[in-house]
Amino acid sequence: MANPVSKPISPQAGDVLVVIDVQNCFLPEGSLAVSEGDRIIPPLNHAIEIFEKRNLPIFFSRDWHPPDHCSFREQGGPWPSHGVQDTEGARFSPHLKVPKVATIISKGTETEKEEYSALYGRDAMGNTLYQHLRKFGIRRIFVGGLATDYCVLNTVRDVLKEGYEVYVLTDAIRAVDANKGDGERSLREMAGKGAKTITTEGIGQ
Ligand code: VGL
Ligand code: ZN
Repeated sequence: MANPVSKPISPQAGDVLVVIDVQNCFLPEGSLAVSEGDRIIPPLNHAIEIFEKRNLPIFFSRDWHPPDHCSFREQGGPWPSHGVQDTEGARFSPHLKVPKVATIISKGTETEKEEYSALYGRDAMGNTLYQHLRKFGIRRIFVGGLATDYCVLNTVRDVLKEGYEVYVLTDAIRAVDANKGDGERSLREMAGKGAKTITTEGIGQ
């Protein structure tokens, strides 16, 4: 794999964990199920515990679409309906550990706009993830979730563009793979742009 980090990394001040879209709709039996999507939950919970124990910020993004979002097939978009605001499919997996202090970032909330990246998604107060990162003086972003080839990829592109150091948690991501190899290509693109790759076993020491 491209850009693997060989030594363990210990999260510290200036680090943040961003968990992308671990919602029922993207998990097995969901309306836009990502193959093996549920396999990322134990490693993600491990990473979440580490960041929580160290009082480091954690953000959970979610697709939070209106019922007539432009990305849905009924509206001429590419996807089956998913991530509809206030539905069961849009809830985080019941197995995912979401600490009370974590901040939830909603994205894709506008009917006419697709929004794969979580960076300019907003919390309940209207603050964007980017504003939070600035406020906390974040330098390094650890990222996992769904899906590698859409929301993870686009979030990583955006944060790299903004100059952050990025660690992609390779055991805590899975791809839609609408075209064979999309996940692998996405990982190569992220690494090519400077993202580092590490497994959740490689953090926390
Ligand atoms: C996503 C497809 C459509 C994702 C969201 O979370 O990666 N993929 N909407
Ligand atoms: Zn979506």
